[in-house]
Amino acid sequence: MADTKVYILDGGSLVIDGFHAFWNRGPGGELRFPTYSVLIEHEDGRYIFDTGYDYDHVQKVLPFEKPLQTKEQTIPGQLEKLNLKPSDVNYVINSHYHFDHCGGNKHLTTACTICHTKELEVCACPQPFEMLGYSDLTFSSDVAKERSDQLKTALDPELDIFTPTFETVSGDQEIAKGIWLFETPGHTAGHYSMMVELKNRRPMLFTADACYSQKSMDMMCIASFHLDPTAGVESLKKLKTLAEKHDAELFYSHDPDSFPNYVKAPGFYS
Ligand code: 5PN
Ligand code: ZN
Ligand code: ZN
Repeated sequence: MADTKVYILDGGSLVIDGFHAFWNRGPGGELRFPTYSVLIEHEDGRYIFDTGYDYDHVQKVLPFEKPLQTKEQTIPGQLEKLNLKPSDVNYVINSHYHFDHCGGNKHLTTACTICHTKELEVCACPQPFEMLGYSDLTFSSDVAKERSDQLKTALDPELDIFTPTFETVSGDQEIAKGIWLFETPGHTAGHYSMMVELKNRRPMLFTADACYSQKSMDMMCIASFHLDPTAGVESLKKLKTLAEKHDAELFYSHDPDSFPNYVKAPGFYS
């Protein structure tokens, strides 16, 4: 059986204010940060953890985040670099359903979609301050319909694309040999981080938005976009403990300092 391989798929970058990235701490000012997805070639099939943002969505709904994304930095573009098509992906795992983590799901219409049970429940009816985060509903026509029912608005035909087969999970789980999901709530209600065990190196622990950057971990400082900041700080501590326990290397979701050092596709970790 072939060894598991992990590819980091560059998804372009966005801008937020430093006070959003480092809540109540800053410094303020424009901070451009990367977004990326993780492709896992596994004996059970191909998994993608998060799918980045959709350029047109951000231009339409959050243009102040100044998206920079080439065609090569889209999900189809990154897969093409590996001579793969969207239909070659068997599973999509979403850490959570913020627009910068699920914008590429719409390309992966034949994959089974995995997420936390709670995340799928809450994203149809977010808190008012979560609306921008949960603004891209193209990952599920059913969720988009629920949202438009709640708001008593007509469903935008552009959102009626597809509803994948969902497989919802809760608790800390090994979903396939060497692929672990760890609950890290706070940023959202059903947020998952993912650890992948590999043959030739330390495990890779992808924090997703439970920890934007190395600096966030060093300062124990969460991002401002949080449903529950206290739970968020507990999740930061949990990630630190998990990394120590498993001797895992932490890979942060939006770290302008660390990202240049990550091996990007077509390079891989194994
Ligand atoms: C990158 C980014 N920008 C805005 C929001 C938001 O309102 O909730 C989460 C989020 C983001 O990750
Ligand atoms: Zn997020
Ligand atoms: Zn994010």
